[in-house]
Amino acid sequence: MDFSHTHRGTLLSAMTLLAGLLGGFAGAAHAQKALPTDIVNIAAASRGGRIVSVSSVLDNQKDYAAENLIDEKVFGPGGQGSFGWASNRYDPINLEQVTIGFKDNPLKVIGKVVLNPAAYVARERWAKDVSIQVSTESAESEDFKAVAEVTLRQTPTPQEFKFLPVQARFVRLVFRTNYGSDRAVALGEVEIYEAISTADSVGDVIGRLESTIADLKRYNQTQLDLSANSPMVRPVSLTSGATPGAAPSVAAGAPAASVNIAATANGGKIVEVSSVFESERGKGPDPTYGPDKLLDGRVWQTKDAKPSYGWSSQGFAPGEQWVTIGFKDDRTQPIGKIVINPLSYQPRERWARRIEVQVSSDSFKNWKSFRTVKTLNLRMEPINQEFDIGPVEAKYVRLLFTANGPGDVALEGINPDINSDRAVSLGEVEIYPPRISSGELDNLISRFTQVLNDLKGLRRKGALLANNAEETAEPAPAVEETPDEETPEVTVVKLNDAGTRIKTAQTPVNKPH
Ligand SMILES: [Ca+2]
Ligand SMILES: [Ca+2]
Repeated sequence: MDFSHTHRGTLLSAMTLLAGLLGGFAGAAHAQKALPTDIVNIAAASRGGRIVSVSSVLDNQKDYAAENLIDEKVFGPGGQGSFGWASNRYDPINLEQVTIGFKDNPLKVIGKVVLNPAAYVARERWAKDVSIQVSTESAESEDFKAVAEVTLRQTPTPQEFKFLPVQARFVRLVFRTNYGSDRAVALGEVEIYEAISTADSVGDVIGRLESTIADLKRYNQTQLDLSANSPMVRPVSLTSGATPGAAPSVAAGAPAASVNIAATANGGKIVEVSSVFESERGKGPDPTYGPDKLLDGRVWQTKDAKPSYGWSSQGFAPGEQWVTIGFKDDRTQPIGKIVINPLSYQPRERWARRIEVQVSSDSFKNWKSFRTVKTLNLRMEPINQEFDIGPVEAKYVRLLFTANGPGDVALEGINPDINSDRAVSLGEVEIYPPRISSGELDNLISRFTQVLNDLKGLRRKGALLANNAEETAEPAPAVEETPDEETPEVTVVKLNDAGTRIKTAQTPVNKPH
C-alpha cells in the first residue's frame, strides 16, 4: 500500500486504537448475532427482484406503483426521479402491505433490509412502523413470519435494519403506522441484502472487519460525545491527592481520549538504563532512584509518606546517560507526544535539561537502529512539559541526556551542558499515540469500508465460480411460481395507451412496464 507519511501516521494511530482500545471487544461476542451482509441489493428490479403483490396504489396512479420501491431511485428536489409507492388508503386494522420476490425464486438467507421513506407525497404519509416478514414457501399470506419490527425516522434517507440471518423466498413489508395521515402510507425504496456466512475463512475476515468498523464508528461517536469536557492528557498534579500523572483509565466507562502507553499501569517498561544513582558511593545503585520511577505515575511530593524520587543516573556527561522505554508486549507503537516532568528528589543542577528522543523499531540493543526524532529543551520547572513528536513509529524510545541543570552558569572553562557531573535526574515520562481528529477517523472509516466492500466483491466472484462448478451436480432448488388463482388479494393497475386505468385484479406483476 502506498500511504503518504501523514496517512501512514494516521493509519498507525488507528491500528493502535484498534489494538489497544478495541482489543477488549475482539472475540467477545460469539453469541448469535447479525452477520455481515452482501453488497448486492437482491430486491432491485435490475437484479431480477419484483413486486409479487401490493395491497393498493394511490388512486391507481402508475406514478405511485409498487415497482417504484425497487427501481433504485427516489425523488429529487422538485419531485423529479421516482415518486416511490403510496397506498390508496390508510387502515390501521387491515394493514397495507407489499410482497417482494427474487430472481428465479431461490431460497435466500437474508440479513439486512434498507428502507428509504422518501416518497413524493406529504411526509405525514411516510411509513413509520413496519413489520418485515418472510416466507420460505409461497407468497401466500399464512406462510409469512415476522423477522423484524422496525421504526423509520421521518427523513428521506436510507435506513438500515439488520437482523439475525433468516431464510426467505419472499419478503413482505406490512405497514403498521405512518407519520399521521389517514389517507395513505408511502415508501420510497426497499433494498434487501443476503447475509454472509462467517463459517468460511473469507466470510470470517469480512465479519471481523465489519465489526471492527462498527467499533470504530462507536469510538468516533464516543469521542465526539466526550470532546467537550475530556482533556486528552491528565496532568501530573502536585497538589491533588489523586495519583498524579497516572495513566488515564480505559476501564472507567468510555474509552479514554488518549492513553499514556509508557505508564507501567499500561504495560510500559524500562528495557535498559545507563546507570542508577548510588546514594553512598561504592554502595551500589540505590533502587529508590531506579528507572521504574519514571513510569510510576508519580512525582516527588514532600507530604508523601513514601515519596517517589524519580530516576537518577550515577555520574553525568553529555550523551553518556540514557534510559530506554518499551511498550506492552514489545509492540511497535505510533508516537505523537511526550510529556516530561523533571521534578525529582535531586538538586535542580541535576535535573535533565536537554534530551534527544530516539526511536527504534529493531532491538533496543542495536544502537545503530536508533535515530533522533526530536530534541527536547526542558524548563527547570516542576511541571509537566509537553512535546509533540512525529507521528513516528517506535518499538523502543530512548531518552539520551545531553545537558542538565539550569545552564545559567557561564564560567570560562565550564561546559554549560554540565551543571552537575554527579547525576542527571528526571521525575516522570509519559508517551502518547497521536490524536486522530474526527474528520481523519471518518476518512479512515470510509477507507476501511471500501476495503470491506472490495473484499465482499472478491468473495462474490469466488462464490460465483464455486456455484458454476457445482451447478451440474446440484441445481438450485426450483420453486413454482405462485399460481394466479392463489395470489392474495391484490389490485394491480396498468394504464392502456390512452392513459386510462385498467384494473387487472389478482395478477402478479412480474415485469416493469
Ligand atoms: Ca424508488
Ligand atoms: Ca515518577
